Amino acid sequence: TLEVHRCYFISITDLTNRADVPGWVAALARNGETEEDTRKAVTAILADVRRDGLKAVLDWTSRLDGVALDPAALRIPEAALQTARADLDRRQPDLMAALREMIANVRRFAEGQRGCLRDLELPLPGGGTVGERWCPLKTAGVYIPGGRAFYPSTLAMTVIPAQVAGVGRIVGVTPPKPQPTLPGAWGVDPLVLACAAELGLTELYPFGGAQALAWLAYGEPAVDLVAGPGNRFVAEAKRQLIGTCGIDALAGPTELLVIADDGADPAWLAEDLMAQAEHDPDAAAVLVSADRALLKAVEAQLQNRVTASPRRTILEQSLGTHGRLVCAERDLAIALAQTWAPEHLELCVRDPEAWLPSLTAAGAVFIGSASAEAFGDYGAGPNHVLPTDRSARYTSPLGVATFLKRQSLLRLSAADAATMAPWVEKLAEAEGLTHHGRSAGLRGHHHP
Ligand code: HSO
Ligand code: ZN
Repeated sequence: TLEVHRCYFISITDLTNRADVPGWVAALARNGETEEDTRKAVTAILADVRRDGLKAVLDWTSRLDGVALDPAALRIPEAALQTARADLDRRQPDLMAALREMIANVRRFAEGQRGCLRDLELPLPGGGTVGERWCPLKTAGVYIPGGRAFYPSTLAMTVIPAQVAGVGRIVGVTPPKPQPTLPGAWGVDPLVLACAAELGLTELYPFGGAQALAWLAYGEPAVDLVAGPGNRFVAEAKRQLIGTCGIDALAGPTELLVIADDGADPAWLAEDLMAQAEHDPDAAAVLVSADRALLKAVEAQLQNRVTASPRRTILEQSLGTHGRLVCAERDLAIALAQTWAPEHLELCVRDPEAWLPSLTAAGAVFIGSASAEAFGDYGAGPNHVLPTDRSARYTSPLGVATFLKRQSLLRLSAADAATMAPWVEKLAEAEGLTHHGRSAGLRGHHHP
């Protein structure tokens, strides 16, 4: 029968009623919820680091990561970064070239972003001005995940926008592996070290988790902002640090929504979903199409490709719990995308530009079948650190603006002060604030 390809970890379901959309979304996202045990564990770690500084960082690193760091040599020496780069250049020149390509693309994009951020200056009638200007943060911490996978690409995605923004000091942290693979490599992957050298990042520390973020905020770097993705402990630490410093966004497990029509290639779609699902057992990968035959073909592709994959276990877990093949018409596909606001949205349809105007909620949109998410992940240009867990409704991808802030500027002439004083005095009086009125009035009457 046609059912020979019936897949054991994912099946096709129908979405026919708009009223069902919120329920679908609720099953896919956590809406920023943190579980009680995570919250408590993080609160304890932050308190320890706040009180005991680096000593607590070392304790928690040995407890959680099983690595005994050397307190006398915590910062990875620049010489080690340079050595890693030279080794990579010698042993894997093609990989080095790929790294450079990614860095160049991401930098070009970040510079384009910087060029779009203009200072504002509005003239006042009396010759003064009001406006605002963009100012770089003085210090930023960047978090590079290191658990299930190590991501030199994420190092580039976080460090480059900070550099282009003009951040004065950038401090990188990344968790060590339990058994350092190379002597003297601090348990950090040599490719991450090489990438740091290539980026010109000089300050990199081999510890991660909530303890690393706590040290960045409370400890000697006393950063203005921490940025970068991480697991649920990292996300919760960022949430608890808001106010002590700024954060980029609260990143949860990664998400992809693909909208496809009958012109899409089932093998491409299957690999796109798997590329998402291979990140994490909690990663969400959803395909929506009005074409049931396409969904069946993708289901068959998944069955074959997952079984043959070296990442089979993780794929079965994530696709089995957060994978969906959804049969839905266009307006319901749009409703799903706009309600969920997924981190990534692929439009594998014949006329993607016609869909685009309705699809404003997603973090990043990949327009047309050639635009696989993997190109974005590895540096077509836009950042791969993106809002997840529905926060793309109200926040933006990591970028140069993450590391800048606006400052208001008021530059009044005596004539402007004279013009404004009467109505400012009126308002001050109405608010019962005597000295506001006088402060403005003195300037106003001062005018000849
Ligand atoms: N898809 C991930 C980023 C990544 N993929 C890094 C590969 N390496 C979250 O956007
Ligand atoms: Zn990815």
